[in-house]
Amino acid sequence: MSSFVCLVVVFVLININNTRNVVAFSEYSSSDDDVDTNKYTRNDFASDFVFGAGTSAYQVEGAVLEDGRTYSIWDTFAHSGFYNGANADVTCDGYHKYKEDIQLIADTGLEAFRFSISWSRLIPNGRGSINAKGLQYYNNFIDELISYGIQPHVTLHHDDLPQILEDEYGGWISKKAVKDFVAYADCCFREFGDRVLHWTTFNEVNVFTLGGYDLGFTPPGRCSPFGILNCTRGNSTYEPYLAAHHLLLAHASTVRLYRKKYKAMQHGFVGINIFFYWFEPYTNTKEDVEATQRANDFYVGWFLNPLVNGDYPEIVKKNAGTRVPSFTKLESERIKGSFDFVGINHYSSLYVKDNPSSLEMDVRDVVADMAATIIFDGILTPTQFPVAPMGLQKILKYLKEEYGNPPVYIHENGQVQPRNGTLNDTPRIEYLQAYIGALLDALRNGSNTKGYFVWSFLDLFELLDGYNTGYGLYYVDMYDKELTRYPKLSAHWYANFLKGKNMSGILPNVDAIDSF
Ligand code: IFM
Repeated sequence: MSSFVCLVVVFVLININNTRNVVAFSEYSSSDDDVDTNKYTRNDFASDFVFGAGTSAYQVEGAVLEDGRTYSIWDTFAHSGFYNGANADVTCDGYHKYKEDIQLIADTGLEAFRFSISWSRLIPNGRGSINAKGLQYYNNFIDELISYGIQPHVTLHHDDLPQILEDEYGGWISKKAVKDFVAYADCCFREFGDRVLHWTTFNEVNVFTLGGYDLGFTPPGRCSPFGILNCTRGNSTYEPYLAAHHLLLAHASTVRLYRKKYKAMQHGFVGINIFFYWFEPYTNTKEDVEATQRANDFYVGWFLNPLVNGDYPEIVKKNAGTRVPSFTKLESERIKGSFDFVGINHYSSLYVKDNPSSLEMDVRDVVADMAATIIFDGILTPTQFPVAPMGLQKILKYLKEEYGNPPVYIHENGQVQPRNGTLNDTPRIEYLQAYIGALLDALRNGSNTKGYFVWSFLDLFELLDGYNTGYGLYYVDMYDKELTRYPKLSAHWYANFLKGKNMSGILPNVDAIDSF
């Protein structure tokens, strides 16, 4: 499936060429207080602020049926034909090449590395016995990182529930998944928690829910037949709310377990990851401003409000009615405050327009309940995001003002490009330079952000379009049986930035960037 079609599906893409009252994101002007993106260096950030990059298990490991691993819902989704025949059976072969990759991670000077554990590699039956070879692999991986002084930041679920649990009881639409997830997390804390301090329960819990159970464009690919993808299984009216509820309960139970059983001994931190767009009202009318708040409440508040306040946003409960499960008093108390940090993934900003007519539909899904149209304006294919770093600053300000300034890790941020082998990725450098500068601004304005990870370390199997696009600092040559990794210009740029060099004014010139 092409990236373009995905965006149509997910965000009710409308290409609007008419004039409007708002400026394009890329035209946002900087205020006098803004960081001069030509001047900052790594040393402007606190020494305990961490910079890194990341990958995820299914997207990079390959070896999908090796050494006891079983299929996850993402394997099944890929093999269903969604990516026009592409899958991650081999992808970067990270399972066999982890030493080489960690050498590159160290050469790049990364201070931290974000990766995920494949549940079905560690516990192939979803529950019960541990796979010794899977355990050995993750122990080796973590030890190797630590031998270079690199902090491991581990995600437990990156869209890859074991397929066996999906088959047995329907995965996240069943409450049974909560118990199995907590047992899996317990195993990870017990086996790896002596070396891993930063744990994230779910990656992009909101995209997983919307994509997997409302619109069908991410694993497990469930949606009602009335959706654009015309899924064969699912129910977009009920299932997203049910899955979200169970994911939140699983998250809260996992944090509770960690705090009771491991915290005193291991001193680690457990958070959850949420995908953020910055949403801007399409016009300054009251209707569009309110629609923008609704979009935030449905995309982000759906998860963050329970975590911070113990319940779903009022507008979510009002528009979705009884389709939103209620928390018991005890559940609400346990969910409230059940995080040590919020992980955010952010790439771009979008406009929002009021859409009251969607509430009149006979059968509604989450998108209809939101009563807002998300406008993807300008670029029709996400082969390059506009550079609009103000969006990141505004998200961090929103978190500060609306949610009490929680500790934040920016888990993913980066520039997409066609995966065509070019190593001269100047647009990626321009993007990173601008967004890291915006982050410094946000920190100076009081944001509680603790770390920043570029997505992604390698060009890998992409969630939306397989191998068509890449975000990597390193290109992986899929046509070479060795799957050789090549540093792009951005890898050199990031390495030099991490060495404390001023990286301004050298964007277009490959020769001006020192190699490692
Ligand atoms: O590749 C994905 C990742 O798995 C989740 N966040 C967005 C990335 C880019 O699409």
